[in-house]
Amino acid sequence: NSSGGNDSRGALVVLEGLDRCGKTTQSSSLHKYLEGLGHPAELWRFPDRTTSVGQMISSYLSNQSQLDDCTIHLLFSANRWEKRSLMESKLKSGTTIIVDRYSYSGVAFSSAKGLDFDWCKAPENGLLAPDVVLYLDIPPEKAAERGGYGGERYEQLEFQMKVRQSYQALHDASWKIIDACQPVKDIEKQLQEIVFKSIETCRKGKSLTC
Ligand code: DGP
Ligand code: NA
Ligand code: NA
Repeated sequence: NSSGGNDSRGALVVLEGLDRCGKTTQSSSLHKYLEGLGHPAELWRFPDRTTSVGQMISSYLSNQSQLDDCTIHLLFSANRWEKRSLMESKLKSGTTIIVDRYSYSGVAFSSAKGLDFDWCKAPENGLLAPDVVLYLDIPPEKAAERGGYGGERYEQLEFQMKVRQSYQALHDASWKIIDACQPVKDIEKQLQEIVFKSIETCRKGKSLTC
């Protein structure tokens, strides 16, 4: 039964990486893959620009508004918190959620600006812990070559180099580091295998943690 029994939950799968690493493309092909298997799955992304907090973030990213670094940091975090209970209920009902960016982006991008690492982490405490983090690793120079950046606030080579260093200080046992310079199809296959296993582990009773 692919929809999962009464107690089997979905997996929380997070994709992380620098801007232009291919995360968004890979998130959506992963979603299609799970749908093809008949496994209930949703594709989410943070920031979620559809909420009112998300609109403030979007306006900041497109340089239409200015906010100090601490304030925007907390808004990004609040944007994850406002989706927490929905996330929990979906996972518990058996739906796997693929998330394009999560708390790691929060810490990596803000600490790259010079904010204290532990201060950046604090508001993320209590959000649901991912079952697996797929980090699409790309040298910032390579990312910058890919069709150019979109012009948002953080899409600059120097800054992305700092973000990559912050990411390197963040990885833990839930991370799988994938070489994002491989052909798209090869990356797809690797992600599918990892996620398939993660879903199995959750289905067998791995508990949801914070
Ligand atoms: P995206 O929609 O994935 O292109 O993300 C928008 C930009 O915002 C991208 O440069 C990454 C950055 N970002 C995502 N989440 C956070 C966060 O929680 N905090 C900060 N400071 N930046 C973030
Ligand atoms: Na972006
Ligand atoms: Na994001």
